[in-house]
Order: sequence, then C-alpha cells, then structure tokens
Amino acid sequence: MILFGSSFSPFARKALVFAGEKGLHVDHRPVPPHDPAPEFQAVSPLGKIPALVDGTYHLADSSAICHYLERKYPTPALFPAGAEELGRMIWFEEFADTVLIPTAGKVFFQIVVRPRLMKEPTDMAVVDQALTKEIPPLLDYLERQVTGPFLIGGKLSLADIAIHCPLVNLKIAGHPLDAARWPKLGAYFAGLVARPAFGVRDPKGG
Ligand SMILES: N[C@@H](CCC(=O)N[C@@H](CS)C(=O)NCC(=O)O)C(=O)O
Repeated sequence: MILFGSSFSPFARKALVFAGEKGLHVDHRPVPPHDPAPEFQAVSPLGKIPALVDGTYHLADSSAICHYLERKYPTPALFPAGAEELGRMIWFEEFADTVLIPTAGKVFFQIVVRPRLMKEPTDMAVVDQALTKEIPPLLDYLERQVTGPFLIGGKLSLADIAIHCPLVNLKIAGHPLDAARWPKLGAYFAGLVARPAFGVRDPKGG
C-alpha cells in the first residue's frame, strides 16, 4: 500500500496513524498537495492529500481511506460497534475535519506554510484572532467531552485519531495545547501521542 501526503497535513496524518494502529505497513510518500508526480496525479483527482493506493485500487480522501481500511482490516477495530457510539465517532471526526482543522490550520498556515514553504510573511493578526478568539471555544468544548484516555467507549477510535491531528499542527506551529487551561484535554492528547503509531514525523520537520 502507498499513502501519498505529507504528515504536515492533518488529513494525511489521520490516515497514516489509522493505518499504523491497524498494524499495516504503508509506503509513505510525503508529497505536498498538487504534487506534479504522475503517480500522485493519477490517484488524486483534486490534487488533495492524502491518497491511498492498494494494488490496482485507489482512494483520495482521509475519511474514505479510513472506512476502506476498517472494512478490509477489521482487527483491531477502530470503529465502535454500537449505533450511538458510531454516530459520536462520526461527529468527532466531522468536528475535527470541518471545524478544528480549518481553524487550527490558520495558525499552521501562517506560521509554518507561508514563511517556510511560500517564502511569504506571516499575518500575525490572523494568528492572534485564531489563537485568542476562534480556537479556545473549540478546546473548551473538547475539554467538556474528555473523560478519560479515549473519547468513545473506553477504546481508541477514529474519533481520537481525527481530533488529535489538528492539535499536532498547533504544536508544530509553536502553539501547543495549554495543559494548564485545558487539563483533561492535555492529558488525553499526551496519552495519544505516546502511542507508537502516533509518532508520525514529516521528513521536513515537525
Ligand atoms: N476531505 C479531504 C480533505 C483533504 C485536504 O483538504 N487536504 C489538504 C491538505 S491539509 C489539501 O490537499 N489541500 C489542497 C487543496 O485543497 O487544493 C480529506 O479528508 O482527505
């Protein structure tokens, strides 16, 4: 299996950690979005990362990849069995993908992507607005949801993997979660990143 996508991308990180927790070996190709390599272009119709190639089969979306891997490699299960728990897992993944990633992504884009990759200056007003106004209510919400090492049913699930990814981006950008302000979330995050499969590192840093 080949997984295209730099782990600077929280979506690529989600797929990489998910595969790692399944015990799967993936040949990781840490390309950026819209990489011109023909083998990447052929499997990512929108040029987005991540993209997975499994033999003659391919997929380009982190959620689709995780669903595919869960069905193809059911053990260890990373989706809960019960209807209510499955619904909550999907909610947390959606919350990560559509709310937390875009918001934390503003900080990451301004502090890491613009200066390092685009050779452009950081817009500190955007960073300050995200850090002081937009992100804290989201972390307050998560702080209320966390009751232990995992969000759902006392077991690791895609919900945990998805939620931790944007928190990694904040850390790489030099704004790690303030564990004094969000202590339950801080302990939860520390427990997750201590797991070997969560130790994904981009070759360019982070
Ligand atoms: N829904 C997609 C989103 C993937 C995505 O937006 N990846 C970003 C990198 S973090 C990307 O490739 N952006 C390039 C673009 O939007 O053109 C997924 O879950 O994989």
